[in-house]
Amino acid sequence: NKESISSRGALIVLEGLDRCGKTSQSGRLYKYLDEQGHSVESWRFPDRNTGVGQMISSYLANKSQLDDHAIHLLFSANRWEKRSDSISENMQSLMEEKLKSGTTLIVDRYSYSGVAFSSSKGLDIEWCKAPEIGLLAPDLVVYLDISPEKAAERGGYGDERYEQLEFQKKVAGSYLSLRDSSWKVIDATLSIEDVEKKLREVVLDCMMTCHKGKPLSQLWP
Ligand code: Z5A
Repeated sequence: NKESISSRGALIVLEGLDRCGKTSQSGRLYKYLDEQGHSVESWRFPDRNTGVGQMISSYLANKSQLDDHAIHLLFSANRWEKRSDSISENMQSLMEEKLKSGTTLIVDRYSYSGVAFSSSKGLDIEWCKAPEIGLLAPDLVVYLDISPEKAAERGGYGDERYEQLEFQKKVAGSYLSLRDSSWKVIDATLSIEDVEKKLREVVLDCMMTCHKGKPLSQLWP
């Protein structure tokens, strides 16, 4: 009905290389929107709390080995299990229901990470996109732009798989080929406060559009 469409929340996705500042900015944006009285939640993928998420976490920590295709599909499954499920008792905690009930979701990494990271290993990009078809399309993708070298200077990388400069260079190239004109690119080398300010502007603008009745859509447009 018109009322529920016009009051839906926005699906905001933050993307970028490791260390670009997604976690910091998600936290700040969440706090700001919450204080302004908006219904908002902060999410991240992978969601390591589910059974699938635990398999992903073990893989990222190098505690298990998986075929590149298999781990790609697990990342995708991890998004599907959070999309929507009419038979789930827990459906109010899922993405579509949240958005329809007016909650804005700030999501740290989404399908674009899935495609960028897996295609950087040599998997075919169209094959990588295929399992994401039908997931909810973000209303806004913000790319926090930083060079792999600059990102590596930020506190160094940890021990997780992918946290290596050469690989991050490939991922940066993959993101470039995925970006389209609808993405908002923010210079992630600015101060945390300046990035936060720019992020707020594009997010508030997008929330307004969703509030006015922009329908939910699906990947890939
Ligand atoms: N992956 C995948 O392969 N397929 C998929 O489908 C998905 C993910 C969803 C786990 O991600 C890995 O999974 C990831 C992609 C892959 N691998 N990599 N690389 P994760 O979410 O667990 O890890 P991450 O995304 O790489 O997050 P991170 O390391 O926590 O980085 P971040 O969130 O972008 O940055 P941050 O923690 O906010 O900031 C990093 C540091 O920089 C910190 O000390 C900050 O204080 C500092 N910082 C932040 N902003 C600034 C500015 N503006 N100036 C100066 N310093 C700053």
